[in-house]
Formats: sequence, structure tokens, C-alpha cells
Amino acid sequence: MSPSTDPTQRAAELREEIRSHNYGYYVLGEPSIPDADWDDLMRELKEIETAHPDLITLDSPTQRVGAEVETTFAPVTHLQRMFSLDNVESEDELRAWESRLVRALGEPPSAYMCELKIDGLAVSLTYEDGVLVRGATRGDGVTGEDVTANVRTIRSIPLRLCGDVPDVLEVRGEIYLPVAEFAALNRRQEELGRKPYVNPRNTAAGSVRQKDPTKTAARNLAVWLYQVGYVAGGPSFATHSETMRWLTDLGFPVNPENRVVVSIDEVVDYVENATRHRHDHEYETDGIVIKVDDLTLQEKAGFTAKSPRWATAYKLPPEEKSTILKAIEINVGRTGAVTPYAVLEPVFVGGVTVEHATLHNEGEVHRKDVRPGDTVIVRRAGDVIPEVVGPILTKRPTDLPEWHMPELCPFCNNPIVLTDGQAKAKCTGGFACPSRIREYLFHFASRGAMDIEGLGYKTVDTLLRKGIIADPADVFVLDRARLLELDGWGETSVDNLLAAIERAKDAGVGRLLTGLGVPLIGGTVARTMAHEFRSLPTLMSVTEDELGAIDGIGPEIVASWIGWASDPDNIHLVERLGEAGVRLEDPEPDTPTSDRLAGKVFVITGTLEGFTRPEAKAAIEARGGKVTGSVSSKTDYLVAGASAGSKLTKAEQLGVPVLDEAAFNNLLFGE
Ligand code: 1X8
Repeated sequence: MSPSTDPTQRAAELREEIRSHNYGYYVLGEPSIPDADWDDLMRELKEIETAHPDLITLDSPTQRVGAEVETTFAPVTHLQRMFSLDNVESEDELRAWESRLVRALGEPPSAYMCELKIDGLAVSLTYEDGVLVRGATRGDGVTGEDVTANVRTIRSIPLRLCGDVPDVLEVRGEIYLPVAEFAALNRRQEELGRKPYVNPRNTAAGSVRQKDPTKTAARNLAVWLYQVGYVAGGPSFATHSETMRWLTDLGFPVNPENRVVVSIDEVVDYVENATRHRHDHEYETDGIVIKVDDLTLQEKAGFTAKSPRWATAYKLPPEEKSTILKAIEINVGRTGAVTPYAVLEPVFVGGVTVEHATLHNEGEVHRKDVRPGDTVIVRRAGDVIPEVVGPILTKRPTDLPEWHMPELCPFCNNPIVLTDGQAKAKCTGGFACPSRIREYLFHFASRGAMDIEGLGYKTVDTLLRKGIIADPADVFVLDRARLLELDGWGETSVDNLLAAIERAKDAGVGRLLTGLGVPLIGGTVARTMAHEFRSLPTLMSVTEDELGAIDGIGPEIVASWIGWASDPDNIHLVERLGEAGVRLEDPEPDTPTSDRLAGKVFVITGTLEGFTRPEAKAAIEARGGKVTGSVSSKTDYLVAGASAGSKLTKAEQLGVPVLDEAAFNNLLFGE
């Protein structure tokens, strides 16, 4: 079949094709076409919709991310009440639940469905004639909150169902943040110097209750559907497992770990297996849900005041354990920041053995009232960051003293100073502090910074201990003969390291700046600064106003940089890096390529994937265009990346053409 030339039909074809690829990708986990081809389909559909706005439909894949919603989420009454589950915590309690059930039914059920209980946020989705019309939180079970705009951004949630669709369908499921996404999010938080998120569940819940759907879209949430709430005009089924197969056929993601078993003994086996493999999934689970499979028997068993008798949740043990807090020690990080951490009697929690846990700062140690010698509760929050929850006071030995931040750094004996109350502590030893310099060099050489292969933690440690290096500039004047004297180093490893160091001299201002580890200046900010100024010596003498004028650089970053650049140690370091042969300047960019955008006025908003802000600005200016900060009737185009907010709304109100990244590329580079 060749593509239709009629825009209405072609748009429908494209939507169906994209929907089917999305199903393969997000539900089956099997991509059916290369990403670039998928992008082409989306681009063609967007072009048709731009040319014929009347053809845009609510279920079009181009319409996942809409505008911001108002301050509150409207209440929604569920078509069918969202029940809660009773729970059991042991095999005995599970068998007692079945005995009560058998008594109520007069016979043992012939089958149970066992499912994983997902530790996320419950959601109810309503489809009318196969089109998603509403997403709602659970709320109190009767009334939830309307979170449709946010739910629509979750790519595994179908906007349109396939096959024979019912008139009305309400399905229930759990939205979750994949563990790997959670970890990546926290790495970004750390790079920005912000507090980490506590666990995937709270983060998922927060994401679904965002006012701005572009923020939800950026989180890569996912969903499993596990229950039909209400159906009108649909087929009838004899068992719960059949309804789950039907949901799969309609295009919903249904957890492949679900199993039908025929006896309570088999339920016990499922529970044991699921407990053993609890951490093998990309999502967190907090139990197993057991449901009577036969729908007639479900009806016969009925409900208690708030829970069905035909289902129960087997709660998995909380991911908390108690152990001894042996000591509180401190780290000195690459910026000199001093952080206390707990040294624990090793304990197995959340699937790993935990020996250390961060305590953030002295204030936190006192707020939690944990003291060395205490028995403490340890939690592996979000299965990622181990955390000390608090002491078990009944087990505290008498007269256990409180812990205080040492006055002198244990690594270099220089004073530790406290700022912001007890929130921040800093070692005043500078590069003389062996802990700080080790962390600093390790960061300097890391993949995101100078990317010096072979200069990892162990090598940095050896070179420091032998007195071969003392700061980042020393790395570039290493003596081959001296390295060859080191234990375990041969010609090949020494030459490989020296070659990697030689390459790093040319890494450029952005990477160098990242490597210098200035507080609040991670990779993104460093690249922006490098792009604007092209020269580290220029940056060393930049004024607050010059730096603050750059888009994306706020007053805190400015203050951090000015403070860093006026420290004599750092000024000296930059000079020595230059003397050691490290390139401190980037070449000028190419001069204007054309005047194809002559006289055109642009505003840029949101995050573009292929450009930093300064790069996008440079690309426009190189073609004779101009970039301004706010949208007005004089604006010719708004370039809108991900997370575009009020500027996008304004442009739409004024009828200013909006370019997504593909359209922007087309304007810059197209025929
Ligand atoms: C909550 C959950 C259920 C299921 C999975 N995860 C949950 N968090 C399931 O049925 N597979 S059922 C449920 C509830 O009824 N409150």
C-alpha cells in the first residue's frame, strides 16, 4: 500500500504507524524501526498538522505534551471505586486468608492470579471509544485528582486503543519511575549541587503532580496496568487473567511476571520466587498481590468495608534493618566540603550489603540524634542511597556522647570552618589536604571532565602517595622514567597513560572548566561559559556583570565563579596549567555562513537536544538573524525545546510561529 496523498488519510496512517511502533517499543520492549525513521514519521505528521491544524486530534502522538495546567488538579469521581488491599506478612497469615476465603465461598478457588505489587503511584485511566480522556490519581478511592495532561506524557500509556474497543473503559495501574532513571536523575541533581531525591516512588508521585507537563515528560515514567475498573459496551470474561490478556490486546502494558497458579502452595512458591528476585526488575516492588482468578467467585466473596475479600497483598519486608553505628567519620570532597558519614557494622538491606551511609552534615547528625555506639535503623532509600533513619533509643548505652564535627581536618590538620549554621563545613587546607586533592584529581581526570583514561582512583592515589603529583598541573609534566620505577607499571601502561594525558592537553575550555570542579559549575554550565568566552584567562578576569548576562548563569553561579577565580591558589593553578602545555583557549567559531535569516527576530526557550543556548544563538546570528529575550509581536519565530513554559504560551497567544527542534534545524540547514 503506498502512502496516501490526502492529508487527512495520511495523518491517520502516520498515527496508526507511530502507535504500532510505540507499542513495540514501550510495551513489548522490542523496537520495530530505527529511532531516526520514527523521528521521520513524527516529523511528517507534525508537518501535516502544522499545515492543517484542523486535522489535529486529541489522540495524535504529537499531542502528548500540552500546555501548563492551572494551579489545582480538578477532582474526579472514579466510575468504580478504587479499593485498597488487605495485607498479610507471612506464609501463616497467607494461609489464614485462604481459609477465610474458602469458608466464605464454600470451596477452594480453582486458580489464583499472582502479580507483583509495584511501589509507585496508583492511577486510573478512562477511555471513551478507545481514546484516552482522563487520568486520575487514587485520592481517597472515591474521588481522585485529574492529572490527564501529565499522564498523557507517559509514553507507554496508549492515547488510543487498538482492535475492538469498548464504549467506556476505566483501567487501574501503577505509575513508576524506573530505578535507572531515578539514579540518573540523582546524578544530575548531584552535578547541579542539589539535594538528591529520596526514593523513586515519591519522585514519581511528584512528577505526576507537576503543573508543567513538560517536566513530567522529562522524567521517563512508566506504567503497569493490573485491574479493570469499569467497562461499558465491552466483551465479558470469566476470569481476571482473561481481562489482563484483553488489556494486552488493547495495547496496555501488563506485567509479564503475572502468573496463574492453581493452589495456595503454588502461591507460596510464587511469593518465595518473587522475594528472591525482588531486585531483578527495573522497578521497585513492595509485595505480591494475590487475586482469585474466577470473576464469579470474586463476586461471591465480595468486599469488607474497604477491601475485596477475593484479593490480598503479601507485604515484602521493609527495606530497613538495624545495625551498629561503629563511628562517624568525615570525607573531604573535591571542593573542600566536609561531609560526615556513618561507618556501620555491615548489614544486608535492599539487596546489597551496606557499610557506609551519608549523614550530609552535622545538623543532620543532631536532628537524627545518632551517636557512635548507637543501634540504628538503616534504609536503602530507593534502593540506591543508603540512609541512616535514626537510633533505637531503647538500645542506647547510658552516657553515650553526642558527635561533633572535628575542629581539625583529620587528613591535613588544618582547621575545619562551619558556615550556614551547621549545614556546611569546609577544610581550609586547600590543595595541601590529601583527601581533597585526591577527590579533585579523580574528578579532573574523569570521563565528564578531562577524560584521561588510566588516571583512575588507584593511580591518582599512588601518584599522590609517592609525591609525584600534588595538583592538576603536575599531571601534564609527568616524568616517564619516574613512572617506570613504580611497582607494576610497564612500558605499555606508562606510554598509554602519557598518550592520554597528551590528548587531554587539547580537551578544550569546556572540559577543563568542568575538571576544575568549581562549586555549582558542572558540565553544562562549564560548556556555556566556554562557549561565551572561549578563553580561561579571559574568564579569570570576567566581571560579575559580564558573566551574569549569560543566559542560564544565575547569581549563585556568578558568585561561586568570582570567588574561585580570585583565589590566589587557583590563579596560580591556571597559570601552571598553561605553562604545562594545556590549551586554555578555544578557536573562534566559523564566520557567517549565509544571510538566510537576515532581519529575523528569534526567541529561544526550553532545552534543545542538539544545541546549548549559546550555540543556538550563534547559529542564528551566523545567518544574519537576531535573538532577543522575550516574545512580542516583533518576534518572527519562537524556538521551543523541551520544558518550554510561559514563552510558548505567549507565542501561541500572539500567533508567533513556534519551531520545534526539527523545524529549527530545517530552517538553519534545510534546502
Ligand atoms: C495496588 C497494586 C496492585 C497491583 C500492583 N501494584 C500495586 N501497587 C496489582 O494488582 N498487580 S492492586 C493495588 C490495590 O488494589 N490497592
